[in-house]
Amino acid sequence: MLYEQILSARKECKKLLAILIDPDKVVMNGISVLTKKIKLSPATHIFVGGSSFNGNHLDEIIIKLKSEINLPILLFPGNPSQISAEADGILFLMLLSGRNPDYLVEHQVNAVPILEKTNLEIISTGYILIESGSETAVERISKTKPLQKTNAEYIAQTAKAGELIGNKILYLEAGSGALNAVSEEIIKEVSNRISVPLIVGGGIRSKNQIDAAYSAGADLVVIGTAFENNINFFDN
Ligand code: 1GP
Repeated sequence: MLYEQILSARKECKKLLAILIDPDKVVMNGISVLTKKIKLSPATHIFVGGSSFNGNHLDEIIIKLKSEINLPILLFPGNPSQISAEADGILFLMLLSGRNPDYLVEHQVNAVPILEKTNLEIISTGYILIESGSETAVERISKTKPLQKTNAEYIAQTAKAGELIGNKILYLEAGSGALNAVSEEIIKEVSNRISVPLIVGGGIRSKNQIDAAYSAGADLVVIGTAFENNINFFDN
């Protein structure tokens, strides 16, 4: 069970790292180059998803990834067309920072008939978008505003509400390619408030930032753009 593994890692103080692959940005014959690099990296998970991807070739991409690398593959979908039975699990997202019913319940309802035909492990995830300096794809596509980064108390309150609603994981998101990553102060405030695992992603571009997020309380850090832009990111 993927969720159980995340909980055990947490108990053992083992920090986790996911590499995010945006299916819109990979070409089939480039996957082997990526997987070679991922194998040499500290990655413990692969996330697959993107805000605008329409699901084309998703199965193929995941089958190829799985044939080359032995890490759990979790879907990180922007909408129900990004569900593939080939993955191991799915972060079943609720956009808690927004007030758009489509991303709070509508997409989830529409996803059910698709999910029922799969054996994916479904992990209820409270997804919280934090202001990061400029408009991000999540903000544009979900038509929601991020939470203000100056209001750490309200962000923590939102995360706690997610936990009380039943989210198994909380995800603090600055947005892909964000100018500023989620601050250590916010990560600390949230991790002190919740008792479920915490994912942090968006705009993290250095090993120091990864370590700082872990020290502040992140259990799993997500790296997308930094690895997309430089496949040698994890070298040394
Ligand atoms: C985006 O949190 C992820 O949803 C990763 O963001 O692409 O900025 O690493 P980056």
